[in-house]
Amino acid sequence: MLHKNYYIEQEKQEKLLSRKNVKSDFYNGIFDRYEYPIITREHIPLTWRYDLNPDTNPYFMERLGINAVMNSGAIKLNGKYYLVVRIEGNDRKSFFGVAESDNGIDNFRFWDYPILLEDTCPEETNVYDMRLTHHEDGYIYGVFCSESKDTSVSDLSAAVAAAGIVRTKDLKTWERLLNLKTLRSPQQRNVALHPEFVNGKYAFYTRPMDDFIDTGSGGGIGFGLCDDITHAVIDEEKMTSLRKYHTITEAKNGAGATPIKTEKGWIHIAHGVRNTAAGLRYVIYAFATDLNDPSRVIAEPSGLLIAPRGDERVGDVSNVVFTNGAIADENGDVYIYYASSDTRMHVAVTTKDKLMDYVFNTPVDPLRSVECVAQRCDLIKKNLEFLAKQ
Ligand code: BGC
Ligand code: BMA
Repeated sequence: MLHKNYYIEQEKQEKLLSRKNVKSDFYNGIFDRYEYPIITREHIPLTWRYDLNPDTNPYFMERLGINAVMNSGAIKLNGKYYLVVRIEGNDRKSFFGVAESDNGIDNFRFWDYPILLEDTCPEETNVYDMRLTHHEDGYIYGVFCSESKDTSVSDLSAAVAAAGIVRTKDLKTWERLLNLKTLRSPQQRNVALHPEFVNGKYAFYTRPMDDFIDTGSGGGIGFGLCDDITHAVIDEEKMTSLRKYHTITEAKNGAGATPIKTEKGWIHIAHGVRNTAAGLRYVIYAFATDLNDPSRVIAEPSGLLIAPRGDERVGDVSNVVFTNGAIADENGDVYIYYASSDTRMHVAVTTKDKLMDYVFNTPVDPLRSVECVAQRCDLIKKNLEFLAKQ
């Protein structure tokens, strides 16, 4: 016999899981937002949280609660939309679980079990933010942050971030490879694998940093090549999209989703961070790199693409939107999966054509107020002249 509250919770959850998502009235012509988050902690199966046996759980209590779901890798396989979700337990440890949907915007359901990674790094404490890349070598790679305690200093919070690498063909069996080594950067977070070979080598977007939080001398999003993905070592990291003073990337930036190939270039959907009196503010921005040299930035529209708005602004780490997954569909639609405030997952829907128009035709940031006003006055003048002729 199951506890009566099981039936109540089960019914509540079924309602949530089968709810249809609807476009919100947010408009900017670039992407659509949806009314409901696509995955929340309430989407996590009851079997992951409760002991269903009333003999051992007479109060039907959550035994292993889930605190949040966020930063998810994304991929389309055999006609279905999959997210490898970062799930954070009440114990603060993160892990990964596969959620599946038929249309990419609602009815995401988790598979029976989360992903149990091979335990190959005894010092690893936490794992998070997996980027999925369907590589031309035939594998699907997952590159994620592997965090360990920094035992070289006495600070209890000191940590070391590295890029962990796994690969799979079906999202079910995962082979863990050695962590990426970057010879010139002591730590790495926000690493993503490029989907194609570049000069016959595996190409990674990196994010060099001096320590766990500070990027320090790291100038932005890096790019490096390696010969052997099973012993991935990168020597030189070239800079792609740079951090700049008084922009949305001033404090840090990092790769987001695996870049999307278009006829005009690779489109990158990344994150930028600035510091404020209320803490770090994370927004999503976009840029394009050259088709033949994906490290060379060829377009960088001014400012942010997605900022935390409304309810998105509040959560465990407020004032944050973060992306590490997008799906470019065969019909040209693009689903950008983003988390708000390290708490829940959303989708922003656009198309490849709109993204190209946005990236290549949005003016660049002139970097100074006076020039930004001049840029805006120029737009207004053209508009007023155009309106007068209508
Ligand atoms: C957290 C991440 C965060 C990172 C840097 C980690 O311990 O799990 O969510 O991005 O620290 O603040
Ligand atoms: C980071 C990321 C994310 C997180 C963000 C805000 O450094 O790697 O895991 O969403 O901080 O807390």
